[in-house]
Amino acid sequence: MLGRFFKKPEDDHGGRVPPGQTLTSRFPVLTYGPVPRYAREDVSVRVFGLAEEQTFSWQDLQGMPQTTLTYDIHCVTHWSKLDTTWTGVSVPELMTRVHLKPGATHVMIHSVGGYTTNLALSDFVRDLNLLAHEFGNTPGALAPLETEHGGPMRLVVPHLYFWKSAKWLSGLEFISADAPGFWERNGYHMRGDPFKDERYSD
Ligand SMILES: Nc1nc2c(c(=O)[nH]1)N[C@H]1C(S)=C(S)[C@@H](COP(=O)(O)O)O[C@H]1N2
Ligand SMILES: [Mo]
Repeated sequence: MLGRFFKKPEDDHGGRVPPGQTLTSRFPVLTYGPVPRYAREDVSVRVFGLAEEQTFSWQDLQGMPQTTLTYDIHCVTHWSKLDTTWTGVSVPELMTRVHLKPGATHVMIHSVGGYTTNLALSDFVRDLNLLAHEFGNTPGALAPLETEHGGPMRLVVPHLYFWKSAKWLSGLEFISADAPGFWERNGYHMRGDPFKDERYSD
């Protein structure tokens, strides 16, 4: 009797599916505005604000150690996808080449086309976060990241809702206080932890 009021353990795959999420094996595309199309040679990730100004090209990023990781992603529109595989440069690896200035506490992530999203440095500099350029639905099947999904290069921040994973990465602006990015100005939560159901700001 009581059993049907409780989730069966397999429903959340051992705690991997956050509250209010449904699994999908598809890979939905969620983009606000037009999809920018540009070549790898045009990739340019500008570091600015409270950091020594510099720009990373596609070649620069390809020359850094590459990491392949498999993990789950969670969109605020209630889909989650288990075991997605990504290859790219880990954020800690990139940050060994970035020289922060005193007072930097947060980073505003910028995309080609003007999309932005904010992260605390403690959420940005994490081993699982990647500047990703390859994606695989299964670990063996990596392919260049499709344009619709942020190719040639996107950020992936798997521990927060997927709107923090900016596609078509173009800039890292280090700042001294938290500030809202695009969706955060439009009602989304400043941090967005799926396991805390942090979808909207109060
Ligand atoms: N530049 C940019 N990045 C973005 C978005 C966007 O509209 N523009 N949408 C965000 C949202 S809300 C989600 S859920 C994911 C979707 O990524 P996908 O289209 O690869 O599934 O990208 C995020 N990154
Ligand atoms: Mo989203």
